Order: sequence, then C-alpha cells, then structure tokens
Amino acid sequence: SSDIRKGLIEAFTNNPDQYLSGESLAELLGCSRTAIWKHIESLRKDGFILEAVRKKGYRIISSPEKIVPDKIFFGLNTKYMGRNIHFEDSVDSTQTIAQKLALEGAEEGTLVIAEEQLGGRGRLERKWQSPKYKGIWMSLILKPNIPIMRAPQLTLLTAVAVVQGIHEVTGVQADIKWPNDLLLHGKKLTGILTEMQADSDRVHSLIIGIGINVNQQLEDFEKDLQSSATSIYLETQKSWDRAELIQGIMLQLEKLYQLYLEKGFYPIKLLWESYSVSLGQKVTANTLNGSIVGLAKGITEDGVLLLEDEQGVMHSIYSADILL
Ligand code: BT5
Repeated sequence: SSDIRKGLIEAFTNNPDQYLSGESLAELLGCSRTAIWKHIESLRKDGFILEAVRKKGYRIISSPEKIVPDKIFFGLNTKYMGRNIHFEDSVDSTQTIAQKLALEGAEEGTLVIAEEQLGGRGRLERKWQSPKYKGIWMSLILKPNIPIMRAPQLTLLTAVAVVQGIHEVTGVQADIKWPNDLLLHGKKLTGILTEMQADSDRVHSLIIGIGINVNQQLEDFEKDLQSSATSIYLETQKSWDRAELIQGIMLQLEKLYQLYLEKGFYPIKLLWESYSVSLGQKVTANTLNGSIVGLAKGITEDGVLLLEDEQGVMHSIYSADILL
C-alpha cells in the first residue's frame, strides 16, 4: 500500500502538466480505482494539491506545505546522502535523535528531519526557533575517518553546501559568516551546529544540525529575532518547496564531501572563502575568554579563524561569535 502511494507521487511529479486518469493510474500501479482514490485523499491530507477534472483525471497543482519524506526520496540524485531519512512531526531536537541513531550504528548520510522542534538548540545551549512547517530543521550523520581537530572543517563544508543548494533551487545567494552562519543582507538565514561522537582522538560520528528559515513571514519569528533573522520567503516573496531544497542541499553536500575525502580541505576552503563576508573585514570576536577586535585574515587548514589585532598580533579563534 505504501508502494501505491510512492507510485502515485512518482507519477504525478514526473508528469506535472498532465491529467492522469484513475483508470490509467490503477492499471499502472496494479490496484483498484478505489485504492487510487483512497491514496489520493491521503496525499491531499498531507498537503498535496491535486486537481480533479471529470473525464480527464488528476493533476498535481502544488507540492505540500508539509514535507513528505517520499517526495524527498524521489528525485534525490545522491548515492547515500539523505537516502536514509528519519522523519518526525514534532521533536525536542533533531540533534538528540540523530545522536541516538548514530550510537545505534546508523549509516553515513542518515538524515533526521522534523516539521517542528520544541527544544531546537544552537551553540552554548542557546535556543533555535523552529516553527512548524516553516523551515528545514534537520540533522545529518557523517562518519569521516579524521582526527577530532579536523571536525570544524565539516561545519564549513556544510555551510558551503547549503549556500550552493539554496542558490541552485531558489537563486538566492547567501553569505557565510564564520563559523556557522548564513546571512542575507546581514540577517541570519541559517545556523549550523556540529556535534561529535569520538573515541580517543578519532571522530566516530559527526552530527551536523542544519536550521534553515524557508517560508517564515516576519510574524513567524519571535519579536526578539524579527530584526536579526530572515527567511527565503522574506527575500523572494515566494514560498518554497522544502523537499526540493533538501534534495538540492543533499546533492551539493555529497559532491563536496566526496571532494573533501579525495582532495582534502583545500578546495573546500577556497569555496568557503569565496562566500565569506567576514574575511578582510574588521570584526569583533566574542569568545568565552573575552573579546578580540581585529582584521579577519583568513581561515587555517583546520578551519580556525585568524584575527590580526591592532598591534599586529595574530590570534587563532577556535570558537566565538563574530560581530561584523
Ligand atoms: C546556531 O547556533 O546558529 C546553530 C543552529 C542549529 C539549528 C539546527 S536545526 C536542526 C538541528 N537541531 C537542533 O536542535 N539544532 C540544529 P548559534 O550560532 O548559537 O545561534 C543561536 C542564536 O541564533 C540564538 O541565540 C538566536 O539569537 C538566533 N536564532 C534562533 N533561532 C533562529 C532562527 N530560526 N533564525 C535566525 N536566528 C535564530
């Protein structure tokens, strides 16, 4: 029965401009017309808008408000990235679920997605607002065979992949602010949080949390964020299909990750620098040990930010909030 559902989604999404009759669908999928009708009703419940015209059949009008995991799966052009999807309606944090799956031996590329997070988190136990149906709240499991000190490279790699994925699908070009923010006109569009499971000095699993504001209108953000956050909707005045964005991001991630495994961090570093807004600028780095004002000179091979202060002293910044 889930095969019928998958078959229907595939038939509709592959023939966006065509009416498909109940009869032909029943024949195609080897089931009764009643079964087709039932599944069409269930797709409608999930937010697919399907037009029905007498004597012609059904046609897909728009993709759902809700993310439908099946829809991500079809049309996903990756070998392993995002192929194993763990989907939830409402969770505390997708990070927590992915952490658990990783401990249980989840394969590389496993993706946890939720429609809503009640306890979405940023760095240092800060909150990440994750309103229902409005954004992409997901955690990806990677298992690179690298030492712990290289782990920050994967945060930067993810930032590049998300910039490219968003650009491919929507045409919107975001900037990267070290280490983990994507900005549009200086407002935060995306946050990335990397957590890790490691034995002694090697990484076992990386849990990369990605939060992307997609279809929020201004009032969907809580008051305190309305001036500092933005969404793809606010930038384009258009709603976007989150399933399609996830597909685009997974494709870029797989390409870049493969490049990273074969050629190392250098090519990723070049891409990262090309999207960065902080480099070459005077910035303030607020670290847990105090603030440093300096010129952002670059990032090292490990993904560490280099700041040159007014006395010409170079500081390596491992973790901080950067004020531009
Ligand atoms: C981050 O932390 O930017 C990392 C955010 C990672 C979120 C993803 S969603 C899927 C996965 N599951 C989780 O539980 N988390 C990950 P940080 O740099 O510490 O920024 C946090 C700050 O961003 C907050 O203190 C707010 O000021 C701001 N903020 C919170 N929600 C936001 C939103 N939706 N859009 C823009 N800014 C937000």
